[in-house]
Amino acid sequence: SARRWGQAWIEEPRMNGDQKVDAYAQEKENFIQHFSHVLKVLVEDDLGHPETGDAVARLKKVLEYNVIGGKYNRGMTVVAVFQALAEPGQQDADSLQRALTVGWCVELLQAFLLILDDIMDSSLTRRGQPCWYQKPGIGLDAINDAMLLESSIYRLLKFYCRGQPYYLNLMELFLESSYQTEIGQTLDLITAPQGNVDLSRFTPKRYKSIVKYKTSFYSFYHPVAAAMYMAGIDGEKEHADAKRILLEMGEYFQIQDDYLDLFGDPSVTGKVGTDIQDNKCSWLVVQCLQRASPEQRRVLQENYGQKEAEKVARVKALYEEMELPAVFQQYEEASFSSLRSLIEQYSGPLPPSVFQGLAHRIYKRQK
Ligand code: GPP
Ligand code: MG
Ligand code: MG
Ligand code: MG
Repeated sequence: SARRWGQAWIEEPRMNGDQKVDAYAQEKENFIQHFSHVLKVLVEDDLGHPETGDAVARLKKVLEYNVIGGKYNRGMTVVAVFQALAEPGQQDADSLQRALTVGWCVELLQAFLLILDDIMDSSLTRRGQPCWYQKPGIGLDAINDAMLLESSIYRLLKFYCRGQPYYLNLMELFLESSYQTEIGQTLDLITAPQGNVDLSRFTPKRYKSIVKYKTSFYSFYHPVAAAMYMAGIDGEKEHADAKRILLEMGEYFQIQDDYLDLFGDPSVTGKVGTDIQDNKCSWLVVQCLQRASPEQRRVLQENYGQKEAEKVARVKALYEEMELPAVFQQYEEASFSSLRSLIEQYSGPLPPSVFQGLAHRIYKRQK
């Protein structure tokens, strides 16, 4: 039978090298192609109100700068999982357009969150270019730009999906994921107060809570859940089981993010790390504290959470001396195999390849 669009995304690990690259690149190309439709709907739908034209032109710039240039993992997950789950009769051209659009809605959610996260984290770069708020003439007006992206999600959902049986489920999912992420960001921020280093706050338990809410819901459960709703899978048990796997995957993903914040290559990750300066409850600081001697703890106490480059370098040297990069590599392998058994246990009516494909996509990632 003909290859289904989205298949390479999920089946990639089983394919040989050349097939892998081609099929995957093709699917990404299709996904990116659809962005022009999204732009058109968001920008041209307002032509009936010429007095807002200047504002809509600004929105177009915000979309082009902030929504393009990432990995599109979250958005493409929606499409690939929809293709894997929907019956052949549900895979007509219009349904595919809707899956692509909902994928872009997830990318809009991500762009909206990142603009604001970069302000809160005082970051300088994102996706290999200056953070939006760092651009001359933008500054804190970026807050309103982020809000425009958030509202655009619901305008798109309405335009493409109103009238679909899953419309309310999708809207509630986007609203709930936003709330969970904001709760997670709250935990992240209050655990990292500026100029107040209290190492006793950085516990594994606190770490898990921050990550579950700030990252795992919106990055992993959300795209898969959206595809499940679109394919007509709305049972509580099915969603709870998928969530069980996907929240675990999200924790693994954020641990990688924390590792890459310090040990990644900025020319590959596209961002320069700020976790040490920002006094963040990062996986690295939690691991460090679990192993530190009283003297090593003192070094951390004196150097963490401050902007001076020498102090940041001292913390990095401490982590290296304690061999945290090796601890991370061991964690990465152990966590991948525990994910595998979780998938076997909880994939339920969904093909395990859906989850395995996602796990393979992030295993040993460099960005
Ligand atoms: C990742 O944290 C979490 C988010 C991007 C969610 C932000 C939530 C808001 C409500 C704004 P991070 O700061 O480690 O991400 P990065 O390393 O990409 O800056
Ligand atoms: Mg950040
Ligand atoms: Mg942050
Ligand atoms: Mg980070």
